[in-house]
Amino acid sequence: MTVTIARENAIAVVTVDNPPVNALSQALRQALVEAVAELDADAAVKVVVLICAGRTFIAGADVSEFGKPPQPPHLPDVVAGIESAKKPWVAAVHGSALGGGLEVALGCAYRVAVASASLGLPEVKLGIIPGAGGTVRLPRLIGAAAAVELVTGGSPVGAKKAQALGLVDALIDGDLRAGAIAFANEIAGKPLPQPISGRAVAAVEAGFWEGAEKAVAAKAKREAAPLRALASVRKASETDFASAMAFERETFLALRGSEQAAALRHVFFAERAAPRPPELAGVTTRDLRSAAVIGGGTMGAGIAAALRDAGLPVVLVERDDAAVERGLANIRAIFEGSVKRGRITPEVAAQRIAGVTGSDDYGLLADTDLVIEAVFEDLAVKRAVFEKLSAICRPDAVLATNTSYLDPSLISEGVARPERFLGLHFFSPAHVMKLLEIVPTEATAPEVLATGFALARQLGKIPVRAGICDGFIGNRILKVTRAQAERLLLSGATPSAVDAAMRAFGLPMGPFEAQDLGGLDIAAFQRKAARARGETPFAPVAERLCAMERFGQKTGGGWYDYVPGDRAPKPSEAVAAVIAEEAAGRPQQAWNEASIADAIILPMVNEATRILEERVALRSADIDLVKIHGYGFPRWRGGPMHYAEARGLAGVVAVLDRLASEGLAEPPCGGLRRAAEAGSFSVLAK
Ligand code: T1G
Ligand code: NAD
Repeated sequence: MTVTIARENAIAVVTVDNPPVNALSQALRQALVEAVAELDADAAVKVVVLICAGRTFIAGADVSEFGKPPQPPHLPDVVAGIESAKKPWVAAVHGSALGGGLEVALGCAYRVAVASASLGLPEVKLGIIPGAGGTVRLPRLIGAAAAVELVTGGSPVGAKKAQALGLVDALIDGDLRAGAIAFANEIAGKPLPQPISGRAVAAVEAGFWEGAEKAVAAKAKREAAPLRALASVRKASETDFASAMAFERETFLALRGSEQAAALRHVFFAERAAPRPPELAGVTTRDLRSAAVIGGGTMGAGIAAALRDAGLPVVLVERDDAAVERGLANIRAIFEGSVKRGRITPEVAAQRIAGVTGSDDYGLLADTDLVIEAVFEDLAVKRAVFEKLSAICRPDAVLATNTSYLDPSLISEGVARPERFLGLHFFSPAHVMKLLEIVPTEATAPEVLATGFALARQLGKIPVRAGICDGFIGNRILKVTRAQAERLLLSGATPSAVDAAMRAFGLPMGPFEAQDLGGLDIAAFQRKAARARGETPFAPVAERLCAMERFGQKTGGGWYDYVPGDRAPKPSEAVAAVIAEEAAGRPQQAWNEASIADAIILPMVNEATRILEERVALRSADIDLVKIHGYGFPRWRGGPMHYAEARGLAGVVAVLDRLASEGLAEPPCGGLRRAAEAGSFSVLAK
């Protein structure tokens, strides 16, 4: 970490260089305090420019310091020192000015930025609120309403929008350093703007805060930080600077030590570690400049769209002309949907669609870098596809399957040079869902595996390496969740009660609503395959519903009944009757939200621990990412493994032992007992 000061005549340029993102470590805070003192004492200096080396302006406080007691100088003091400095400071922003980085910039008299820069206060995404004046100075600079949006949402704005809001004083074309120095020379000697801390917040219309509270609460659901951030902006708008700063700091420190903040920090670092797993450090990857997708159905179309979003030209191969047209129509529908939702412009959509070539001729793939298969979930069909690809594609082309449950090693049997083959398991809708399970076979070459991870970075996905077993990581755990949900029904709970409990726990929907949305036939297909392998999947009620052709919303009824045109689930007497018959003679008990959540979540943790023991997953954090980014597990709980550790593994084992003694769950696996003794899952990661 360095802070260097250069003098350009009357302008001093303070350059921060603290890779990788100029985070505000204790050392950097100290160096900024010393820079203020040094430059205040230098009579020749009229204006100070604060700029950063590397790819970004200050990206915030050093999140890795959060688990430790805060060390002086504390950031509010650093910012106050810059704001009250004898010479005006100009923040010159490139990359991202985030969190404490924007707060430092708010302490400066002026902010200039290149057009590609972004500025924001993402603290709520870490379960905290700004802690160095962000909720206090921002409304004083840009008004309460704009501040509420930035602070409670946590999403940054681009420099142009920031200028329109009054957050940035000037956009710099060309070289930022030169432009900032020119700006500094322009303002040198001119009357200075009033320090932001001394400004008032313009009054808001009646009812504004009540309306904002409703809107923020609806979006935040169970996350605590957004409403606390709103309260801090309101305090700042209705009281003096000092009281507002004290209120903000108190709230910040309270949230910093909270479970939600610890969980969100865990996810923050897990997401940053995922694209570069240590076991692939230094492994070269293959360039992917062209791609093809086999099968243009639900998944194929989504995968093609994701590849197009990343700028790759795509060939879509289907069985025949009619199927090609259907596939292209599926892709067009995705991009037209994105236009409707205002995500992309019609011009961008047209360009994305134009980059897809549809054909039933595999011959077009002779020079393609990457081919992803997404045809029917049938071993013979998939093998036939790879037999063709194996003959046509370049020896170094990467071949991948999007299978959900089949063994990629079996699919790739007979493929020439099997080292170029792996599983790339996308989640539906593939152009939206962030998760990508990467499933190497025994033969997969390290650089092909590394190329899978590089592709995930290219597509903006969260990659997780999964070993081969039925359902890999996510769907294997899902099987246990579904079985547990059925066990609850047979011991006195109802589908509505189970779903309500899981929504209360923080999931977007419960297991029964989710099955009705996806279709009960998908899992039935998988159970049939499992029985053929000699397994005994537990789904007595689901089996009966499928026999009654109750496949969910698509058949007007599944676990719930549906009225045509209305997707709201309605409790079903027919289903209740089936449950009653299947439950006959079994012990019944009263369930509440907490006991239902335990009976679903803790067996999930147990199965996840087996997955860790078997090295189907290499890290418990990987399992957390799978559940959060593939199955809607609440981010603010950190994922099932973090949740279990935070709650105390010994207690988790005790509850599972009780559930097992009542025949309501599998007993804790050996790995979970060992982890409980050690107090964490790290004992299982060899
Ligand atoms: N602290 C510590 N390390 C950080 C960091 C931070 N704030 N931000 C990033 N890193 C590390 C990251 O772990 C990774 O490490 C490397 O930098 C590159 O990150 C008082 C209290 C800036 C947009 O929430 O959004 O200020 O894996 O892969 O894609 O009010 O990082 O290489 O070892 O993400 O180019 C508020 C968080 C903090 C911003 C760059 N700030 N960072 O994205 O790189 S709270 C944030 C980001 C705060 C104050 C409060 C992004 C980025 P490694 P990366 P990127
Ligand atoms: P789908 O039925 O919607 O689409 C399959 C497509 O493959 C059809 O358009 C069909 O015409 C085409 N096809 C079949 N044989 C072909 C061949 N020989 N050559 C070219 N095209 C051929 O199925 P889907 O839901 O998109 O699933 C595809 C794969 O993705 C399956 O392996 C499935 O398990 C997996 N998957 C599905 C989901 C999901 O939620 N649907 C999620 C992840 C993975």
